[in-house]
Amino acid sequence: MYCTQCEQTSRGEGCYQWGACGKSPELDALQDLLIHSLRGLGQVAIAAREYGIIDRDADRFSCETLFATLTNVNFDPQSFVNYIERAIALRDGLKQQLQAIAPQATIPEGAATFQPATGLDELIQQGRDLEYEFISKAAIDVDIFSLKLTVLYGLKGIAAYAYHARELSQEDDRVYAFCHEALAALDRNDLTLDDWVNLALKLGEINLRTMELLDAGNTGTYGHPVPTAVPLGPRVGKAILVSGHDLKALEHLLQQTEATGISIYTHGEMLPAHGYPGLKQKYPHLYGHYGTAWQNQTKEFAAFPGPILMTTNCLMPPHESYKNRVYTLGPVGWPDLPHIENDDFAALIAIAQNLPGFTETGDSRQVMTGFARNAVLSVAGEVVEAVKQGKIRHFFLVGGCDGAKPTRNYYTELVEKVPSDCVVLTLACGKFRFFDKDLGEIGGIPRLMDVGQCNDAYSALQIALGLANAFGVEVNQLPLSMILSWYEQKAVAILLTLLYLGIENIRLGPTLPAFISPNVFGLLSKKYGLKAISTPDEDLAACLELT
Ligand code: FSO
Ligand code: SF4
Repeated sequence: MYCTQCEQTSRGEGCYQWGACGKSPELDALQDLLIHSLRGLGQVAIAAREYGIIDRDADRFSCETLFATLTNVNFDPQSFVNYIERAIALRDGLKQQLQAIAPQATIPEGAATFQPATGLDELIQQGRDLEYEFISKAAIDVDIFSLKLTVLYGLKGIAAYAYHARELSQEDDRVYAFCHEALAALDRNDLTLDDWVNLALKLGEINLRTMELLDAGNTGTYGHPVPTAVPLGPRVGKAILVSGHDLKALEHLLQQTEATGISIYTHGEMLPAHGYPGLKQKYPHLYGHYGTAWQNQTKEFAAFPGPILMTTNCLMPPHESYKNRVYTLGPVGWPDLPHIENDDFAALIAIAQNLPGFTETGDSRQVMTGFARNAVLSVAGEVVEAVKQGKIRHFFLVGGCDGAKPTRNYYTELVEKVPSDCVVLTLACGKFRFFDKDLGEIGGIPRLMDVGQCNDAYSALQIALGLANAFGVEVNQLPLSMILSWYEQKAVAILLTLLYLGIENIRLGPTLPAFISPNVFGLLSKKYGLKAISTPDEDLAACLELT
């Protein structure tokens, strides 16, 4: 196998024997075979679009199944066998439609004509052969290979956002057309290094549009988040835990548990759900938050006295101690775990009713969430005034993913050391390293503000752009430093968006992506000042020197 797509990749180089995430070589081969099938579907979709044929099922399917290949989403080989079959059926259906109206249309060779084998072992072998062929091109030009992987991984991030946006009725054909184009480009050998750099930046642009759609879906459906206190301790009674990022799934569960006496708790990236009026205020049994970031789930799920719904990444291989009460949904999968179909949570709710739930209350602390763009920009005037009066010296956006590596303590230490006249904005699951710290306020403005999930990166960007506007300067001239932590492929898409917007001097950690070659990294550092994190002291000093 060969996989370098996430930050925990083996020895920082690549997973070759077995995935550090728990992905087997067989599953990896099936995922690669699916991507090959999607490339073929993309090629045919592009040809069909030239004749005005757009197949929305194929568009949505490509995004949903690319999302399934993102780190810690789907570990179920059968899901991928089904996806491959469906990809070929959609591709051939599109071919037929195209040939019916334009028999002269040219359909490329390669992935567009690929025929999957019958039988699991044969499919796995096909996936392995294709993977070998794909990797062997790395030797030809390591930098182009690096950019191809950057585009493939960034595309997975876009696919995840497009999937969520679509659930909330937000779609843009431009996003789907780009996904097909980028998939098809992965099959090409005639593009130059500059072409690939441009494609990666175009990906950043399309990701911005996709995140905008998701933001419109979230705020249009559930209202703009408002600063909200969330209990960290449980209340006595039956309980269900919801993890992942899918607000729509959470809403369905809230509807089906109304008046049952069951309390719903958020886990990991679901914490910001409490900030939405259309969730928290509408469904008071959305009670509190339980646990921290994804990598602590085995311990936290084992101790939770109720069933658990895993709506998206990051799913870890489940332990026997809680395996019988975890449910997956949408693109998420694990071979032995039950999968929710048609948003019917009856079986999961029955488990909650049969379990004791919490028998005593614990932690009495609360945390704040809901500092999304509307909430923060509504006090932009006060913020600008506080900066002008010297009360606020600098802003730090400390955002991104969490993970198990001890080097991620950098982010905790950094936030602890941020001087008292500075404000920290945060988002995504990396915040669990410091989300419960009381950093106090500066003239009524909280020093620690949770913008939301990684899916809310658009909101964080709008805050930066809104502040730049209020100060009358460019974003790069703001007293703002972005110190990001990455783990999986949504972070790749976000980074490309930031580069597309020309944001400079981003610090990235805890390690640099294995798939970025030294030359490509050199190019990005030269053009955008992108750099690896150093030590909290050094980085803080460097950021504050600029103010
Ligand atoms: Fe975290 Fe996982 Fe949100 Fe990621 S739960 S790591 S960027 O997949 O999705 O921040
Ligand atoms: Fe390794 Fe990450 Fe790929 Fe899993 S997703 S196989 S941990 S690089």
